[in-house]
Amino acid sequence: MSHKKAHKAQKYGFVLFVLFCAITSVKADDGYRLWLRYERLPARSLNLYRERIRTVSVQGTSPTFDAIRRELSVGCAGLLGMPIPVGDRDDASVIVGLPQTSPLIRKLRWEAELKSLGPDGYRIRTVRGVVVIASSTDIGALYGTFHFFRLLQTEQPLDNLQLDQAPRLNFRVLNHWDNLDGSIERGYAGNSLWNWSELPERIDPRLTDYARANASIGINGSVLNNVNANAQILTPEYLDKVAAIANVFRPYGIRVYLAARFSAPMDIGKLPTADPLDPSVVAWWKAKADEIYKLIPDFGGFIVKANSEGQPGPRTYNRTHADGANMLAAAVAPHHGIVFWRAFVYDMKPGYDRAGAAYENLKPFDGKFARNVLLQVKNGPIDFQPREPFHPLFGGMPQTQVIPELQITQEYLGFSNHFVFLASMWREFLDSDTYAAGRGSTVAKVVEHQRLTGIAGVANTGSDRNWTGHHMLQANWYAFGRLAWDPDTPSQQLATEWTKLTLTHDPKAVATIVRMMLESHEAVVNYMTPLGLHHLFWGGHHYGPAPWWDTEKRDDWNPVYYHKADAFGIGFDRTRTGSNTVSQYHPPVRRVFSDLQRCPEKFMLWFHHVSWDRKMKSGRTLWDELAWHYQHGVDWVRATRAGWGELKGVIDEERYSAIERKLEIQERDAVWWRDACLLYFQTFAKRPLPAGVEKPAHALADYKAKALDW
Ligand code: GCV
Repeated sequence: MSHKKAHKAQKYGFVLFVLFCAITSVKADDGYRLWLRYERLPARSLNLYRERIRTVSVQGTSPTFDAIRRELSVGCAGLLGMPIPVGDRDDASVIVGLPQTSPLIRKLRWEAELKSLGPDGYRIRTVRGVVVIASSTDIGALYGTFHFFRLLQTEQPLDNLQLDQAPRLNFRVLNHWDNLDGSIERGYAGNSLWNWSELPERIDPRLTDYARANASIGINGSVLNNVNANAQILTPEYLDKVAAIANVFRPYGIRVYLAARFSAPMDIGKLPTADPLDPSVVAWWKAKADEIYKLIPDFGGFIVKANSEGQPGPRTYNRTHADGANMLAAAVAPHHGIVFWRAFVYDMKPGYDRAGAAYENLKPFDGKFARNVLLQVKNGPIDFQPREPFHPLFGGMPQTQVIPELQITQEYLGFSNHFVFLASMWREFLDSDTYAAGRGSTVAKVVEHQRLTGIAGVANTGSDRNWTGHHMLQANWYAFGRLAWDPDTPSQQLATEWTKLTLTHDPKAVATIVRMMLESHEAVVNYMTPLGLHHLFWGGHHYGPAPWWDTEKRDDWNPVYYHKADAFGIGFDRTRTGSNTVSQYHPPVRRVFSDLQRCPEKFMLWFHHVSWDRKMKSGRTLWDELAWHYQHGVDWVRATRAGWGELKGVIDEERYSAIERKLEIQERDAVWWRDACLLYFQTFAKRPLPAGVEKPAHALADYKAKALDW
């Protein structure tokens, strides 16, 4: 073949290749667009929607309505694969507005119903063929618009919509543990999204996308800085920057909050004390609050980590948690601000049980907190372990407004390397029955039935292009927002929605991915901390296993403190024969957890020190059962890798292979966890590994060395 001919053939081949790719494969995607991809819908629903949605009308003028207009122009055009005119006429096929701004909605006389849905609520109805999205506020209309997109993205019929929606919780807040130097404590997806050195002059357009994503799932607050706070954030220089961020978030209904360092009056105010009852301190915080609200009229308020892990607090001055919280609450109250006071307090005393510490510290102040204080309590009594029983402060402080703090970032769950769908874990927590007011007093109910309600999630976002470091972990951000809106949402629904919005519409692939998502939490518990074990992590980074670790300066930072393995057995006795912190639960819960026969096996070693030979429900001994769980966790990761392989070509290559690479790491780590833990526990149990459990490839000493190197 001549050179010219060869070139022509090559060119022809290339064109064919491009055509082939366009037809057969799915477009590359870097994950930046999250669940707001607005890619063209499958043909089966495309034609129906094209018939229905010919024009859109947005009736209202405000920055929020501008955002609605932009979202509808881009979203409808993308999903329907053709431009859809967005105007403000009454004869459109989709109409968004408020009774005050839309003549058509006014005619429907929905004022009373919309009012009863509250400021964030909305109604979506099909009225004589027109889809009407109505609210009493701009933000409600924005939430309704995003709901409409969810309907399209999950291919729901539009013929007879009858939806009334209102969030069940008031404060739906992300907590960013972001430091002012751009790093993120326990963040695994790059650096902080807030570029403090460029602010307020330059505003990263990404902030708008952050706000859009949050608004789309109903999140309405964002704590910008780490609870291990730096008082600099409260200086005029930083407050200007915070105000610039607040301006971007405002049209999307997101208020900013700040973590306040309790010693700020000394750190930046030059006062000799931060005693909350000292008049000069009271005046300093009041003036600071006034200064902030002048710049940011809708500032949400403060969050405080006090007298915990070295942070200053009221106890430094022999004052109580209530004294501290109420002083700050009084400073923001005239501006309708609130204070999130964290209950993560566990000062060590010799022989104490860390799991009981927060309850002991806070319970005495039940009924003593101001009306605008919310006590923010982690889901479990220790610290975001792969599995914990619910924290006894839920249902334990009936006169106090208690809100859950969940961790979306995976400090103890494999960082952004392990695929874990956390909604299953949160469901288990929210559905736990506290028996605070008899049977059925689930955590979700306790949290919901208060004057002010809320939920906080420690964010897993960062500057990584895909926001969360691992594409699948976007689902946890999504699920947190959706659960904050409705804490009863089933995990299956959340997984299905997210998958359709974010990854694929292929029914078989959706089913496979949803199954993997729903199984993932149990699997990770299996290969990390099965049967109620907890805190087996290497002390500093919290990534790999180090159950042998015993050199931290505080006992309760050492894994050996938690598992208490010995020749007899393993587990922490929290019953009457041990620390008795089980008594912090209401009697029906206490009775179940204290009774080894009735305690769910998933929490057994959390509450009991159990013989290696104990017969488990499966008929196996505890030792064999433990080994079986570790193996089962590894088996799941392997099966999931194989299952993922079958999705090649269904999901775009870019995300497909990024997830594939992460699963490879997850398998490596699951094997590491299994082998390190079993080898170590075997030194006490002195029993062979049961049949079906693989022999570790290395000696225990190698795993000990590896934890140090990591
Ligand atoms: C922000 C755990 C984490 C800390 C975190 C703390 C908290 O101890 O390891 O990084 O500090 O919880 O929630 O305050």
